Amino acid sequence: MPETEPHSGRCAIAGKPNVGKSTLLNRVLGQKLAIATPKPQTTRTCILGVYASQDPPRQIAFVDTPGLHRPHNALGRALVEDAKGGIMEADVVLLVTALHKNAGIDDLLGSEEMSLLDSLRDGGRPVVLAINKIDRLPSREALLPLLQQAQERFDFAGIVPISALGGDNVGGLIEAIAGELPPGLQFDPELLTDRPERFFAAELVREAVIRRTRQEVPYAVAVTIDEYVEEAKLTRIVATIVVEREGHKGIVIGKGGARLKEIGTRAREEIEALIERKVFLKLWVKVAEGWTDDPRRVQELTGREEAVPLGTPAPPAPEQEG
Ligand SMILES: Nc1nc2c(ncn2[C@@H]2O[C@H](COP(=O)(O)OP(=O)(O)OP(=O)(O)O)[C@@H](O)[C@H]2O)c(=O)[nH]1
Ligand SMILES: [Mg+2]
Repeated sequence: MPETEPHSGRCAIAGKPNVGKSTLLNRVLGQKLAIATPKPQTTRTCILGVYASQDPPRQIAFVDTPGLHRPHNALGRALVEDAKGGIMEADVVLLVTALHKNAGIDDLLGSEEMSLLDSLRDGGRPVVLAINKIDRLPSREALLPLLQQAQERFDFAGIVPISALGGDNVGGLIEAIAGELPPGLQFDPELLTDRPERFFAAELVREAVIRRTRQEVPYAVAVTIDEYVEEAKLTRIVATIVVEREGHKGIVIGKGGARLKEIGTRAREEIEALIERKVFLKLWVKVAEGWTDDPRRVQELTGREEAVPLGTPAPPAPEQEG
């Protein structure tokens, strides 16, 4: 018989950097909320996205978390701490791990994953394992022994092979998570996320920078919003790209300002798609020497203060006449 009783709860999407957690969040929501790039440590703070279905009635408050890794600076420590906070508050933990060709069980459940699992072993909270990027496998047969070995390492509530990028089996994953949620509906049906639009605008600028720069620049870039004004015909946004060194500033700006222009165009298009309004975007570039090693600046520059408590809808963007 199909399940018709309402269920809802929080599900933390946890795992190493670059395994596809943010891609999965976007896939589940059917819209791009979290930025996702080929570079690890893209996500810097927990981001809530509520999945809701009517039949059966369900609400799953997914919390995309920064990737778990061994940190080497204040920024890395803040990311891991933030991720752990998001995981601790969840009803269900979704551990995402990624496959590459010829992956063995130690690639799938390595030291980062096992240390998270060990911390969850006695807590009584269900853990679902998503094995992502199955589109990279030449044949699905190779998966069978891995599934069995994974279950021997931890008593998972479910193990679901998926492709977050292609969408394969994401429905099956939602079923596995929903089966572990407490009964009742608890969230405002209008709630999609815990962040205001301006947070996502800053993230989309950061994504554009990450995608157009290399080496250490993507890891040491932050974006602040200086102005966010909804005018009659467009939203006017002024943002600052913060880099860590003078040399990075030149890289972001590019020859004759060419790279900054490309970044601006791409970010503007992405923000327009998200907020469904025309956008005027002005970008500045500023150096904050060594900010990734300064805990106070890390707090300021990673958008942590922007979150509102779960249960309260995100406030609308400030309305000002311009
Ligand atoms: N082939 C393939 N690539 C994927 C899949 N899911 C995600 N990716 C790619 O993996 C890369 C990392 O994706 P993200 O979603 O940013 O990974 P993340 O786990 O959120 O990473 P952090 O935020 O750094 O922790 C991106 O280039 C994605 O396009 C998948 O199912 N198949
Ligand atoms: Mg991410």
